[in-house]
Amino acid sequence: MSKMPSRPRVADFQLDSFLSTKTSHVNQALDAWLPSEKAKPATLHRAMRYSLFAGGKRMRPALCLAAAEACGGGEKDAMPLACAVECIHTYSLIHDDLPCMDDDDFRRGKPTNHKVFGEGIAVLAGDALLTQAFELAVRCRGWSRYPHSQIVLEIARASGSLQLIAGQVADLEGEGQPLSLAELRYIHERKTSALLCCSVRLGGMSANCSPAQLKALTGFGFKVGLAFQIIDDILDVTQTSEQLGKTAGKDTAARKATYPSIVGLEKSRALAKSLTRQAYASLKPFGSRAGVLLALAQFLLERQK
Ligand code: GRG
Repeated sequence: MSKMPSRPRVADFQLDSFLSTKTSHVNQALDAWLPSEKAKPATLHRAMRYSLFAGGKRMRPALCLAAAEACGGGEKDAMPLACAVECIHTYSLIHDDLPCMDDDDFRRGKPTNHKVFGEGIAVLAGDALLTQAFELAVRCRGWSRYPHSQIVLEIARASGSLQLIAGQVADLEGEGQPLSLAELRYIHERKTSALLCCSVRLGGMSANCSPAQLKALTGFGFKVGLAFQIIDDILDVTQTSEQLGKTAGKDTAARKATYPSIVGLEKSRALAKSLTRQAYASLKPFGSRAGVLLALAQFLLERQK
């Protein structure tokens, strides 16, 4: 196996400051754009905000904003889309944690939504966040290559029955089954990669990027998304619940096929590295403008939670 290419040129402290600045701006925008906790029905809005502000890593918004900058765009134009993908991600986590799905009590270091608000409100908070995402998305100004209809289609497709939900269905139906690597890849591509890829693409669209740039970003987002889920599978068996902020060892307990269970830990790590290398290669057309995206891909590969 060849060595990883040298570390991307953006220094760690710069990535740290990029992430903390963007997280804070995303949090401010979400706070301003979501109904307040006091808006009726207050329980629902409290539940939506409980999960949205529970301390997620904000990786999808960061990828969206970094892609916008790589294409010469700005934070202001990309922000409604960055917030939209975080709402969809949070909805998917709330629903995934329900007893009828993955049945988890612990997420983002806190009791899961249904543990605090009950199952009915948790389902509705997820529904409302999904709907909220489309309301946020139409706040964007629309671009000549990517009018509102294109943006809405992008989000609907990534979160719909052929992608995010298809992945979740295959995941549910695959529990306890001996899956092949190709079947597992089908799940990971849809359950995780589709929304990460969509986040990066939306960032590019908010900068009215060229078709060639969009193609490069798609390759990058897709590979990073797959690597992200393989790392997630690895962390599930190597980290503690305290480190992850969610229940560790869930995949093994639920007899779920994962990359480590099929190919082992070492090969899983090698595959994640190889996908990250392929993601770097996709960004070649961006030259030095790809710095932050490259650093984010490396950060996602090396993350411990
Ligand atoms: C429609 C009832 C119904 C349910 C749909 C679509 C769905 C439920 C669930 C999506 C599947 C899912 C949870 C995929 C996992 C993706 C993943 C690795 C999530 C963790 O992402 P992080 O680490 O989380 O970015 P934080 O908490 O940091 O944001």
